[in-house]
Amino acid sequence: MDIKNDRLCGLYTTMLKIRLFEERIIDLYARGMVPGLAHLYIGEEAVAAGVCATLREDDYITSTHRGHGHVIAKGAELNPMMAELFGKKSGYCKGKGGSMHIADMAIGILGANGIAGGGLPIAVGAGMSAKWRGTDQVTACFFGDGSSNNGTFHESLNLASLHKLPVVFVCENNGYGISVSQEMHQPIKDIAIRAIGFDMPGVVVDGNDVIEVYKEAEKAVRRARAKEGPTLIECKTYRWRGHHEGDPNQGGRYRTKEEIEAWKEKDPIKRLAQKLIVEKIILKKRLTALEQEINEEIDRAVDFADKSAFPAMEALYEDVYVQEGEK
Ligand SMILES: Cc1ncc(C[n+]2csc(CCOP(=O)(O)OP(=O)(O)O)c2C)c(N)n1
Repeated sequence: MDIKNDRLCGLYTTMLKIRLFEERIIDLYARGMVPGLAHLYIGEEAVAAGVCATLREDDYITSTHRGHGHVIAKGAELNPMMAELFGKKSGYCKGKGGSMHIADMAIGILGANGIAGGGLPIAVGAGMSAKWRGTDQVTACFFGDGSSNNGTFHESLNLASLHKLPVVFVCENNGYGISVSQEMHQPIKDIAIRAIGFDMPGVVVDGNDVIEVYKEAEKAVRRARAKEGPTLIECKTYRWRGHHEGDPNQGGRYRTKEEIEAWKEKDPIKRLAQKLIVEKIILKKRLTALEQEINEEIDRAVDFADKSAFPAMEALYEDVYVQEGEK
């Protein structure tokens, strides 16, 4: 499958937007502007960008505690995202959800999720709903290697396969669950082999190669839309930062400097930039301009968030329960 040049540029733009947004969060977090936790996705951008580029606006995603990349790739707006991270009333969850709970039902973002493995059954529910409503909507479900040990993983893959639900399970294997390496929490190397037990296709891809991710996701989405059932895609990748921004030495206590540096050499964004330039798909000048445009969009989002008000104390118990008839 040949990918059109426009698509390649789109993948690049999405990855860069995720990277620059999160690089800004590093600074804002250090300055105390972002309350709560921030689990950054830097290094893993190719997974969200590659998968979400194969989805339509009315398709769904479920996300994780490391969700900024997924929601940006699905089309979340930076202003309410940033405001949510700042805990402000103008945020996606009126400032009460923070970094881990960004949702936008209008564009199929069913919520980032602080519960490890919590998005898996939600994705199955969305798949079941699409089937019952007779639509051809697909749900992409992101989760980590650590979460693939949760009961929710096994139950969800079982049910999705049994009912041939239109779900694409995307395992982001970044090698660690907090500080526990994959070798210490799983007896297997490739999580994709677990697909065999659920009678669905399971594939391993280089999660730092956005083109490879896109191609495999495209196949899985086509299968799901054709009502042929779910697929498990395991993307081998790495997070450059610590588990969250408070992780000492960026996770340097349980990872070697050499390991981190070796993965930085495989930067998904630099890899695609090189291809775009070498194959004369885009001029270097344009890439620099793009970076500036995105940074300006982020500046506007920071300004919006900074100038927004915090929710009032009286609003503390609002939106805890949905009222009857409320959408
Ligand atoms: C049900 C549940 N158990 C434990 C936790 C604490 N916790 C937060 S993140 C995390 C590790 C998740 O690892 P993984 O799924 O590989 O995602 P990654 O952080 O590597 O992206 C754990 C155990 C949680 N949030 N939810």
